Amino acid sequence: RRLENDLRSAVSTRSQLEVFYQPVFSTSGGTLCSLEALARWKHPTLGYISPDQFIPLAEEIGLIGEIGAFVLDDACKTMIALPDITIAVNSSAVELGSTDYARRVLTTLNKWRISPERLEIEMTETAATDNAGDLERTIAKLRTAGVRFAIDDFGTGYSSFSRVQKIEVDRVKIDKSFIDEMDRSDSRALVIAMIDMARAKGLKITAEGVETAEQRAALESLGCDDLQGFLLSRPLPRDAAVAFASRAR
Ligand code: G
Ligand code: G
Ligand code: MN
Ligand code: NA
Repeated sequence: RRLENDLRSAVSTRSQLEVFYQPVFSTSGGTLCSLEALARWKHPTLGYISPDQFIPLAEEIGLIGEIGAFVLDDACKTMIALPDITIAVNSSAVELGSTDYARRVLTTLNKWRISPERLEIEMTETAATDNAGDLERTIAKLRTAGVRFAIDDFGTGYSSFSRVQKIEVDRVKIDKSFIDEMDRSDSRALVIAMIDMARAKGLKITAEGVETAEQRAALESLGCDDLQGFLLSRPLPRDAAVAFASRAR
């Protein structure tokens, strides 16, 4: 397949890969507290290809490790440019399941002299429900070193609640689909239930995909810690994100 070969060359030359950063704001005081690193592939003829398309392909053909390493390296450079910002990277089950993942992450942080507390790793519920053994060891090793973990797209997996009881994480990110429908009372009730559960477990809560001022106000009053979405900012190229973050503080 052509896309497959194109991805191989994009990864080996690294010239077409980019990392965008989406600002995340705390509800208390509205300050910018972190950035989420999001991989982008700028294909020479097809333009930007979504990670939804190329991440699964990269997993399939064994390139996810290299892409993850590229994103983490870029995130470290951004943390150096913004000394008091936390950065979240997304990690797939394939990466988290690999036995040397924890060591590679810690080596990279050490290389850039970045404190592990400044890195958060987002995994989907599907990743969190996958193969228990290796994944739990990886998370334990990284959390012991200070790295934080978040469950991304929270609420969309079929076993969210039971899983969150077991897995050691620091944060949940409530999926955009629930935020979109918060004007409906049943969806709002679900959001409230997710917030209550996370609170009871002592977890931080981020709402994703906040697009309207009404959603922001509702989430603030429900006690969400952090907000992320187009209302606040789109994902930005690194230079723009650094400028934005410097202005926002
Ligand atoms: O940035 P965008 O909304 O297009 O991202 C689409 C999906 O791709 C999201 O689910 C996001 O978590 C995932 N994604 C973005 N960057 C990365 C990455 O570097 N690694 C992994 N594993 N997933 C990513
Ligand atoms: O699955 P994950 O949460 O990692 O996905 C993050 C993706 O969601 C980013 O690629 C980003 O482009 C997208 N995103 C972030 N905020 C919004 C929003 O307010 N609206 C929409 N439609 N997408 C968003
Ligand atoms: Mn994410
Ligand atoms: Na998400």
